[in-house]
Amino acid sequence: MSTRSFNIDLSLIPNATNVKFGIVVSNWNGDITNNLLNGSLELLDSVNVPKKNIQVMNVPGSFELIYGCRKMQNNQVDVVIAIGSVIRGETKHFDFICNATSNGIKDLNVIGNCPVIFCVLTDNSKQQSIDRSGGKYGNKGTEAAIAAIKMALI
Ligand code: DLZ
Repeated sequence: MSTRSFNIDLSLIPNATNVKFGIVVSNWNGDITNNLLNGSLELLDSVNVPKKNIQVMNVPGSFELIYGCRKMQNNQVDVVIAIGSVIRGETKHFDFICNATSNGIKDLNVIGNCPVIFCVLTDNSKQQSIDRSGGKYGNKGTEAAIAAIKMALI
């Protein structure tokens, strides 16, 4: 799903043409995470970040984002975006994955070489995920790309 119709003033976004981005994408709920990835890529393209400055890595699930982002932090990038989608099921699995992933990514921000942006949707239903990945509440991937630019330039 395209998110190209940003309701964002692109002129307010700092110049990021020299920033190196790493994006780590979880394959679980891949329709959602693919839309989030597209939201990030479209925003970066709209502010003229060259494709050669963007590395994308896939991991099986959100739990694996921690390891993937750790590897990506050591891949000569200035900032990493972690993209995932966790949707509540009938068991406690949701809580374990959300807690581990958010804590793991927090730890990478404390000890790692560069910031990691948390673009992991943690929703109660698939509809909530759709609404936030290019639906009625926008695309959190787009917002994550803007946050990544700001953090890379700190
Ligand atoms: C196992 C699992 C389940 C039940 N749900 C999700 C989910 O909603 N979103 C997600 O990103 N990953 C899920 N996973 C997979 C775990 O993140 C992880 O890949 C496996 O537990 C293997 O370590």
